[in-house]
Amino acid sequence: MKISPDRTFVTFPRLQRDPQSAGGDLVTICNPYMGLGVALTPGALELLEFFEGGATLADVVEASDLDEERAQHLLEPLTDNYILVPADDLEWLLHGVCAKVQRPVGTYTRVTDLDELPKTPAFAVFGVPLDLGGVYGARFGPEAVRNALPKLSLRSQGDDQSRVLLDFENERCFHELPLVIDLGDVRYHPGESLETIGKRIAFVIRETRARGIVPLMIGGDHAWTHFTLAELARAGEDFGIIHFDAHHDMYPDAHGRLNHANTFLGILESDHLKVLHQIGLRTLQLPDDRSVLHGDPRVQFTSARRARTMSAQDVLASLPRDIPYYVSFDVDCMDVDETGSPVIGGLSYYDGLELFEHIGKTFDIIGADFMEVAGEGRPHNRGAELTGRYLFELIVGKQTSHPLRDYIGRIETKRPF
Ligand SMILES: [Mn+2]
Repeated sequence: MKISPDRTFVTFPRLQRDPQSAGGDLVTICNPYMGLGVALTPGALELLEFFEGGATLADVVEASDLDEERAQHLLEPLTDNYILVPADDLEWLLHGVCAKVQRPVGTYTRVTDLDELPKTPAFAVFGVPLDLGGVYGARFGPEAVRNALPKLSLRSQGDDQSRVLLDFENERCFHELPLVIDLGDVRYHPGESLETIGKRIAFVIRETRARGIVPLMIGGDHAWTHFTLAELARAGEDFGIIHFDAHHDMYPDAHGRLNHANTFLGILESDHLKVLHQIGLRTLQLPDDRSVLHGDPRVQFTSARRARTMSAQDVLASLPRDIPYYVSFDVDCMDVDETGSPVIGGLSYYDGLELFEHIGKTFDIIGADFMEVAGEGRPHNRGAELTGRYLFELIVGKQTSHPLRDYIGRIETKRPF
């Protein structure tokens, strides 16, 4: 990538020298946190020393006999491989972006290796196993939701496309599933700010969207959605949001701080947001002067009670179809206990199933999140299980399926007795 002459870069402080050197004068230097390495000449190694305290391309030109074009040529592989990093990005890059997880959904892939894949995946799952406290923390959500997914036979489908998936619920079968990868969980180092986490989330959204991959975030606290929405707005494309929640999540914070109750306030500042449709609202509350909920014509809602009496098509009928949509799912829209801020009532499993089936089939989706699943340690986590099912519905929404009876008809029953 072209380096602007006045941007300050710094040598990443945790580089490793590969003992299996590249041969000759070359030495391989790696950034183990980003999973990247590059073979360097002695001249380039000197540059790493030069940048230790921070410097610009212009500084290199001034201090050496290199012209700008030659310096640019030398620095590019260093910046492309995160050996030199922008000084103002060092804080969030220091611990890497994502960590590998024990039980990935599909093939685990580093976010910096997206171009190395033999085939571009359709979806990339990643977790943000962090919450901002509370009695029922959602930090175990990614693990619980991933654990709910094997029942849907999604795991390892990235490697093995030969199996047939039988869906008795919807009386269909899939001969093939879209390619799904798992980028692991966004890293967190104790003491880091929300913004630091947010920059890692934005990086994942940016890298996946740039390749046409649909990012699917599993939370974690609903606050993290603020950063995915901000990144989509920054990308400059108009979009809408379909938001499932018991709460409207536009409660202003007295101190202006981001939290799970004001996630959607930030995106209202963007002209790229065309519509925000909220499904499942059912709180009792006093009006708040500072609330923008009823002042913005782009915001509309269907209460949980009303949604339960309507078809999925009717709930979503008012949404314009000439824009893509981001889906944000807070599990507290459902009638489940495994969530951070439960509210009595809510959508049933089948209400949600029909909505997600309809959304997956008919809407152009640019990303989605599945947030606020709590209930750590419960032997049976309904919140995680239905969240996994809805995530699956988005993934297979546009996949060709076949009637289940066609498959069943071909099974030769062997009686064991
Ligand atoms: Mn929420």
